[in-house]
Amino acid sequence: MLPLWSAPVFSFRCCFELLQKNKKVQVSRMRRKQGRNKGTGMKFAALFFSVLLTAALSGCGRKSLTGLESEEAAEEEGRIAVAFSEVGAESDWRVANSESMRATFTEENGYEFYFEDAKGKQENQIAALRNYILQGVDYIVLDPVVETGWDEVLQEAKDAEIPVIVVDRMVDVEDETLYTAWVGSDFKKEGDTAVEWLEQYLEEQGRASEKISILHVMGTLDASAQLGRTAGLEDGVAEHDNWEIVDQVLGEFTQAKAYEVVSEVLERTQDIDVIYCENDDSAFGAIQALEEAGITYGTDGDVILISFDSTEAGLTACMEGKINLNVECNPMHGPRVEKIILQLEAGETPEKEYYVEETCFTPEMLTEELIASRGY
Ligand code: GZL
Ligand code: ZN
Repeated sequence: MLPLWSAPVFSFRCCFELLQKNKKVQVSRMRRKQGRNKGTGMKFAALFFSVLLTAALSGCGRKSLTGLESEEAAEEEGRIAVAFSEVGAESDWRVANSESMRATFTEENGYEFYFEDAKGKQENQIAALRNYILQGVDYIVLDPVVETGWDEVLQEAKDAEIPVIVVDRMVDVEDETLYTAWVGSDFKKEGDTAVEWLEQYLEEQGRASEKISILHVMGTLDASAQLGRTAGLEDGVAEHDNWEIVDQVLGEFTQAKAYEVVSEVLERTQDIDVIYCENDDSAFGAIQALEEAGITYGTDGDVILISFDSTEAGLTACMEGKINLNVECNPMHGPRVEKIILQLEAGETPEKEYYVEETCFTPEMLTEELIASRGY
């Protein structure tokens, strides 16, 4: 039995270890119910010393840290409740995005994580948000399937004092205080990157003044990724009077839909020089249709194929010369959203908008090692 005077020393080390173990700031969810306490710093100090005192009096060990009866109850009280409304599972990109969020907001990291897959329907997302508001979660994370139609439900979240973090796609709302922060890609810049590459590629091929017929396979209408990538292409076409969009079809970011609509176009015309696909899954649909029509594509083919997302499958097809350019759109938003939440937990104000740095890939840049190293 250790002498009583050693308890504070023993407990300090032990608490330090425990606090180290929970790399996240453990804050009581009860705090949210009583309204956010701005003096978080003081709160943390008070929490820390009450922890120290409790441990000193009753020896260390998680059960006694918060004076609660059970381990589960202790954890339950300490976890931050993060509720995520995801677009769906329409693409490889989307699957990687959901996985990044799940891998970040784990129990051992100090979170209670709620996840709803909206299957691409805005009404499902609005219902999920209303459910999260009823549950009184600490944070709502929303990847909005489309940009408009969010004002009412975001006002309800604001009235319930639940911060909303928008991720990936954007919301177009009257009152920008309806969401706390947004993190995602600059989709217009992604489109501009593709156009700049195409312009250079055609020049290298001696086709700078040749008539270029472009088939545009769009993503989900009104999704930020569709709006931005489409704007990039349309600006590029406006800048080059020898470029023409011969058809704009809705691939909706899926392989099946893109295969269907590109097949229909190829029955009408095969005078196509470029197919601009707004994500990898729709590029795979276009490839399926081109192969069925016996049309060659890629670095050694008749049709130049441009794609977005740079998923593992998309980059592999690019490395094989099937896709001429793949523009990165990074889905690993879990840690980026967590950074915002931890800033808010510490009483700090995150940036309103945070754009992810991204690049693009052509076949000669790619190796199996590079692709494997990217994590999605
Ligand atoms: C882009 C994201 C898009 C991807 C598609 O950030 O919203 O949605 O480009 C996905 O693959 O379906
Ligand atoms: Zn130009």
